[in-house]
Amino acid sequence: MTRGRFITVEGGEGAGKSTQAARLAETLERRGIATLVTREPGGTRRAERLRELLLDPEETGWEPETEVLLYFAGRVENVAKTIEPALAAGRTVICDRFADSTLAYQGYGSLASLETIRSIGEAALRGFRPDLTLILDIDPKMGLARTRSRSAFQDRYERELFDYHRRVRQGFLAIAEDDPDRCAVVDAAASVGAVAEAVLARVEARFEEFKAGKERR
Ligand code: Z5A
Repeated sequence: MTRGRFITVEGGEGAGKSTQAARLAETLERRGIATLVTREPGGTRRAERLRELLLDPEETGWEPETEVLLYFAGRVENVAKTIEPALAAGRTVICDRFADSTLAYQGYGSLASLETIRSIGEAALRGFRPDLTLILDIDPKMGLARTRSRSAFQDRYERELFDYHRRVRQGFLAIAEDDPDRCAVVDAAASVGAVAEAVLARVEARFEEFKAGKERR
């Protein structure tokens, strides 16, 4: 059985990650590629409980390292219980946010040490990494306007100031620049259909590379 591919979708609030993850999964399924969509924080029963805690607007004032550890705690559960078994069974897994979000939000946004986050990530994931990361790039003003028009509820991160969200955006772009083989930046300000086309083009290109034997892990 051929191992499945692991694709992560990253970006700021309202970039359209969930919309694009679902559209991509539908397209791949139509092509006969068994696909699983998961999300972070979350993806398993316990990790979903951690999600409730982490996004609770009343739970402010975390030590930055505590927050980082909680995200990775949920991630280790999601990888072990949901992602790895699906990949081993030959399914392509699409994860709505993954480790790059911790670097972008807790590192670039909340100013926790990038070095500490990277070393916690290495210890927790032991080299496990996405085959492809789609970074949906959007001006935070536009992204937050999208999420605010959807619902009046704001989680802990949506309540942060624009400066915070600008740093997060720059963080994602810096991550993409540091790892261009893995990451593809997609302009998320376009229509849902146009973003879906750009996403699919990136996925097809990556799948072609795999077919040609250019494994990178
Ligand atoms: N977080 C963290 O700090 N550290 C970590 O390690 C991780 C996460 C993993 C929850 O994530 C929070 O967790 C997140 C960072 C933190 N911050 N917040 N808030 P989340 O993924 O659940 O939350 P989110 O990013 O805010 O998700 P979202 O609001 O659902 O955004 P989205 O998934 O990118 O977008 P969407 O749901 O697909 O679309 C949002 C709306 O825009 C919706 O009404 C769509 O119909 C509309 N939309 C989507 N695409 C378009 C286009 N192209 N044009 C127009 N309208 C569109």
